[in-house]
Amino acid sequence: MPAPGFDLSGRLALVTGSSRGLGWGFAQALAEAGASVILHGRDAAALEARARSLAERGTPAAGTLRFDVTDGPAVAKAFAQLREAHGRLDILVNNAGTTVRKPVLETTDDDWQRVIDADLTACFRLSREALRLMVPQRRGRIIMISSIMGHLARPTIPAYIAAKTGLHGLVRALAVEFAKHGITVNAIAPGYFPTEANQPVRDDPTLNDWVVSSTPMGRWGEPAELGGAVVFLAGEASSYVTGTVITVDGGFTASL
Ligand code: GCO
Ligand code: CA
Repeated sequence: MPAPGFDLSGRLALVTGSSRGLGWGFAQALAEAGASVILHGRDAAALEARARSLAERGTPAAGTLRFDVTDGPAVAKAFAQLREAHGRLDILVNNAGTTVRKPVLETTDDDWQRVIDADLTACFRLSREALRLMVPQRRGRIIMISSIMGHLARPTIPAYIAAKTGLHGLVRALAVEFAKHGITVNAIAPGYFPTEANQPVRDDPTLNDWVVSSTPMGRWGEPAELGGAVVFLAGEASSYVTGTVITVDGGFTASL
């Protein structure tokens, strides 16, 4: 039984990019706290497998949605479907994202745009759709999955850094405009976690050593170590928290 304030029973959540990686971890944490979770991704087989896994644990998914977050009409259609099926949404976790790792001088306009579209513009678009459902409810939680690269930088990920830094601005912009509607908007900034997207970082000995030696805890994070932050931001426990970023990074940003 989750502690009061952390009990999400009766709440409906949508987690983008939840068929794998950190998104799957967020979906499991919310489901364990009692939320009904709509899984989202682009791979039908992966979504089905995740939905089965939630059902086997006694926390069945509220549904699955397949769409490309960078495709405006597809997002509008998916939200129309969601409205039709559920008529509401309590929690949106904007987790889906991408990256391109190239030096600045090799980064094309296309590379830049692809990352900005997925990591920043899509978060605005999905939040706007969610807010249309949340405002009449007079309640809602929007949680952006940012990165410590929204606070810091390392070479070769310029668009990612710009998008995540922009996302922190978007959190503040939405927080101040929707506070009066009972809606909070916050971000979680993870440090280094061993996802598929981060496999190239793990496989590069120099980069992997840099991650471990830059993290005071001396190790990569475990995806489950992000669960507490998402449940906190999704629940009543965080009722007076809006427009801010919770960093979960083993001390990375605190360290020189
Ligand atoms: C990289 C990584 C990072 C991490 C993470 C760190 O290339 O350095 O992809 O961007 O994914 O977001 O916070
Ligand atoms: Ca439930």
